[in-house]
Amino acid sequence: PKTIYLKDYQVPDYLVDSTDLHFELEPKATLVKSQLKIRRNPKAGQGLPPLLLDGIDLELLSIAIDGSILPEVSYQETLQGLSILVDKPEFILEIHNRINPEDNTSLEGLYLSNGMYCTQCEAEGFRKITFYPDRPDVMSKFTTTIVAPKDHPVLLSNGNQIDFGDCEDGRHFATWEDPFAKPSYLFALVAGDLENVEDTFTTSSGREVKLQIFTEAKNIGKCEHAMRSLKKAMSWDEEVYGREYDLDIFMIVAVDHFNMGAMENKGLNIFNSACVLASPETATDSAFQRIESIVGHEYFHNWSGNRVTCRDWFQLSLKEGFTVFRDAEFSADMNSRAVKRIEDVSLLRTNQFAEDAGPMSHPIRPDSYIEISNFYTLTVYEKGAEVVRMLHTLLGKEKFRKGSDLYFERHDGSAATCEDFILSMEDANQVNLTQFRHWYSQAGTPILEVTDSFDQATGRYSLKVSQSCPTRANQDKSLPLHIPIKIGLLDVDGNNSILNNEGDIEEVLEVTQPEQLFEFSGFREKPLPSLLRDFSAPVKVRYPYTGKQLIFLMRNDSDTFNRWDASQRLAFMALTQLQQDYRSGEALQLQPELIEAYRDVLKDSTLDPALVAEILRLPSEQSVAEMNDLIDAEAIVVARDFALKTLATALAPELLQRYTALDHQKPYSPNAKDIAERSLKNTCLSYLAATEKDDALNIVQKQFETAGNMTDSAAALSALINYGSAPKVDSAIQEFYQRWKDDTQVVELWLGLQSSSARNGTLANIKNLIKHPSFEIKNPNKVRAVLGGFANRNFKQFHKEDGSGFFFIAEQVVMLDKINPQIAARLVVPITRWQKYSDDLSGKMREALQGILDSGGLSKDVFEVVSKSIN
Ligand code: HT7
Ligand code: ZN
Repeated sequence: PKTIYLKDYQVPDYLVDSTDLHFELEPKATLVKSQLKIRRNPKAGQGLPPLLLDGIDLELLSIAIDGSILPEVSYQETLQGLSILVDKPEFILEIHNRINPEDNTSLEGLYLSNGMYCTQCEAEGFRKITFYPDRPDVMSKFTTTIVAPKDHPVLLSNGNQIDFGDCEDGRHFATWEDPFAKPSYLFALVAGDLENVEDTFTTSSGREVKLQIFTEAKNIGKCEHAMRSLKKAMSWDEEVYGREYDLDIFMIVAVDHFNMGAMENKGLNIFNSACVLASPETATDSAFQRIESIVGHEYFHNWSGNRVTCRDWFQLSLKEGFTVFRDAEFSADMNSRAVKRIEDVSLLRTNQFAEDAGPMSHPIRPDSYIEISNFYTLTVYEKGAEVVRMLHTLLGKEKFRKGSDLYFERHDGSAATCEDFILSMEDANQVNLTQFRHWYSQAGTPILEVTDSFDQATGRYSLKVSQSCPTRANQDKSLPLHIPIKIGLLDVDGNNSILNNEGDIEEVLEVTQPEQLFEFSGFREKPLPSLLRDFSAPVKVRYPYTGKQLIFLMRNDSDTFNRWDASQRLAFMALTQLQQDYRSGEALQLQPELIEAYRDVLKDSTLDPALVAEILRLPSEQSVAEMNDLIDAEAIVVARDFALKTLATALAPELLQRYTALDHQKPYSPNAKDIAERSLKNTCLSYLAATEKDDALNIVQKQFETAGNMTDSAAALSALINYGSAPKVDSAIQEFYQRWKDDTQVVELWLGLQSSSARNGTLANIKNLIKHPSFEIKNPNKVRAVLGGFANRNFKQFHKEDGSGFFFIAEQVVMLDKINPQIAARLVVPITRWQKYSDDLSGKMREALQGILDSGGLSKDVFEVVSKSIN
């Protein structure tokens, strides 16, 4: 397969001023007629080169230019699409082709989900619908007519409906017109037997927008939360960014078969059902929060993505990094800011740091790719958002807003680059971000080594910061980055010291040099630094904290994020020691001071319960693995299990007390306070279950039987699955399934809880689950629940020393690749990080990868991920 390079970017040869599409929907033979008004791009140079159109899996029926059918000598069908000879600078191109939505299991292009027609065009799915210059810098005004049988009563596309009616042959039709020029990746079509809930939103300038959420009839009761979230997002974008919605209608459609979370098609967002549908009985608190954030994310794309789009796919982080930053701030404003930050940083540190240290490591603006779908990554999204956040931190709220206003003003209606974004920030504020730009072109997680010294005689305190960035062999030497480090300095009483003449108690240090000294004066005693407050940069900070100092920070730091971070550092220290002791055959033990620190937190009723839960939760095995240079999976599992059980036993009375106090039956509401209380209650429950004592397991069983909402019910089931006695586990699993078997989202949860069970025998159970009637290999949510749950969320069973986990996943990847390459390429990732594992496991992983390569006939998607890892 061919590698595409950013350096090879060229402007398009031809532009498409308007695109008229006509669909006659049939499951196996949909007819697509397109009429394109094409003109030579004045910016593209002289002459009339052939017109190259992308097209995959299309049956070409006819091509006409200005009404005359083209003879075969005037065009050529290629592997990528069509090459057409052109003899005039402007013309109407009309193409007829046929496609087969029913057999389209890749879920890109036009496909069927439970009988409903729907589309997914980002990044390069439109070429599976018709021949087209399928690149984001070709923007066109679309008009779409859909003809379908009447058993598909709802016919939707982008923009406003301008016509509808009956056809003579008993079918019906609808025509939609989108007044905004857009790239093909934002095109959408939906046709099905759907119901909708409707509401309105009045924009700040007084326009009334119709809001509709479409689902299958059985799910119509699950739309309320998404609708509420949408309205909140619309208000928030007006208040915080001054962005108003621009069409008269905004539609969301829920579909069960979807490769990602959702898609921001202009005026017609398409959502994975799991990211839009919720009711208290069926959805957990995290599902409610995920829905709010994804509804916000897709809505915010209307400006950061649609009104201003990307010039090419290397610029993906321009829209995704910025939009993730926007949705994170939205969620922080709607819920607990500190907890949202902790959750996002945990994800980044555990999974993005691992990606950046692995074989697919890339900058947030990659330089090359084989398959762009493989670059919808945590690096582009989450690290990209951190880069935008750093700009926000460096510039401050007002200047950042000035920069974003200028960016939207300058680039509205066009396709921009990451460089354009930075330039707007610079020009709006007369700042120089030359060095900051390296964040866009350099991969790897920077490491900051921090040391300090104190001169008692002068009262001077200095912090020395050195930066480095371990990169993979094939990367050029890295350049020093511009890194904002927010700090505070704590005195012996745990109060923030004054840092400068302005009386600030917090400062953002701007690190720009490989090594830099920062000095502070006026101290009577050496302060304790609180570094990288609020995680002000996506870096690793190394400072030689002692256990005592970390406990002090945990108790006193005014920065909530760093209070949590101190607990994480402390836990990592303990887990590292336990791993060492296990390897050298020493008896395992947990420091009493650590247990007491946890006890204090648990008993502290002044702390936000959600924060208590976050502090109590031990770092996952995966995040411990990421911190280690060489991963010894068995030692990690033993160390963490030991720490968990020891804490559970030592803190059992306090855990029970806190659990009991929080176990009140009040009507469910997904508000921040109640979510926080449930989070702590269920963290206590899972610790109690880990004692494996009868009385604790009875509490779990009781919660399972009496829970009034899915958060409590799922937490109890999870605790039972991991710690309950065999017969009780089996009956709970069966009982739960019988109750919820008709609810797709709950069944996905049920599958996921089983596949992530740390119990021995889980792989055998998974082999049964993939034969269970509820499992469907063509449905990505089911694959993510069962196979993804095993490979990504079951560290212990996936990393069995005989390699059985790796070989099983490899086998599934090969099979899945024939059905859905995007999903297969994601599933294989956990096996590709073999280089960091100790010999026994890394050999098995390589063997599994080689097996995939040897199977032959791989998609570009899987080929890219596997070959980059093995070579
Ligand atoms: N912008 C959307 C990307 C997306 C996508 C990409 C590849 C394959 C399938 C996909 N579905 C949606 C999602 C988002 O970031 O909003
Ligand atoms: Zn997005």
